[in-house]
Amino acid sequence: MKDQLEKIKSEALKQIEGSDALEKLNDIRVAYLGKKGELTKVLKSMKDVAPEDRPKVGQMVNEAREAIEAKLEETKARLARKAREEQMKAEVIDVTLPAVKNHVGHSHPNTIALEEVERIFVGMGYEVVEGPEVEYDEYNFTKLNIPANHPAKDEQDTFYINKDIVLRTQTSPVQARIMEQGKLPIRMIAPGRVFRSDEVDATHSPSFHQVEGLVIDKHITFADLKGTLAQFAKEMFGEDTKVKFRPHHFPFTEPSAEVDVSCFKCGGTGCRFCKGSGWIEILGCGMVHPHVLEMCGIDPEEYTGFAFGVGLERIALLKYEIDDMRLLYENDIRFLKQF
Ligand code: 2NM
Repeated sequence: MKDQLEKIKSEALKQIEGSDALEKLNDIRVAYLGKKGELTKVLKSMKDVAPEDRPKVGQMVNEAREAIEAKLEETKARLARKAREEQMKAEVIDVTLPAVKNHVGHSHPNTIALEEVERIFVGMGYEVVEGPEVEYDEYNFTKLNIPANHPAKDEQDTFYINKDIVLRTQTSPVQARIMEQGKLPIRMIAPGRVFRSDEVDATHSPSFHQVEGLVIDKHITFADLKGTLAQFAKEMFGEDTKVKFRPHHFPFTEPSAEVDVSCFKCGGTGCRFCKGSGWIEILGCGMVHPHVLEMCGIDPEEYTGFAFGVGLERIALLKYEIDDMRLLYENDIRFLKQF
């Protein structure tokens, strides 16, 4: 019995010693100490041992069990330590390597220009209002004094969704909607995307952005319009910028004008930038047509107003001296990060 126990013990210890994985240790534990394990078998055969020898044999079995358990624990700790060391080695981080560059995005020139325009007009007490890009013909044309057979409807080559619905060709329908709500006075700008069926070239795109302004109150005159746009030009292009109003025609305003600013490159003497003229055209404007006010539910005998429209891309191209509009739509980060 004693020899048998010694044999079991030394065999178990040898197996534990030689095992190289934590899972194997558990198999060994089961094989020796489990319900059907070697040592358990010996305990079960105690009934064959003479009663006076039983305490002695029992003690020997316990000693063998304790030795095996101690060895299992020790080996388990050693293998766990080894596994951890290997993991640490595999996951080693070289802190001297250069860091991975964090690519931070960049505002688009259109966005920079829009935020500048918004800052200027919000500073003069205007509200910024947005509206739908898909509009009723009614709001895009009719309420703006562009009836069914008006040539402007062809001029502004429109994308039609169906006979009543268009992709807006201007942001003025947003203003028609605000006028209709009847809350007066109005001081607003409507920035946003507009659509015209144009071929792509250096100065045209079928989708571009506009900011249109509208002021309606009692006693608003053309002098208010001039003062407002003169102030806008100074803040946008520099304190010395002058404005020039040239008579023009828009169906929704009467009188109407186009506005030039003195060239902010040469100061008005003439250069390549302003094509020698000293002036650069930037926007269209006028006094809101009484018929537009009427169609939007405002009494033209009581209220007057002015409106203007500026192309955002045009401002961005001028201000940042970009010579091709297509660059604004390619989203090449090498281009964008210059501004
Ligand atoms: C322009 C030029 C002139 C304009 C007119 C209106 C409205 F809604 F009041 F009728 N909004 N914007 C307007 C006037 C737009 O863009 C070149």
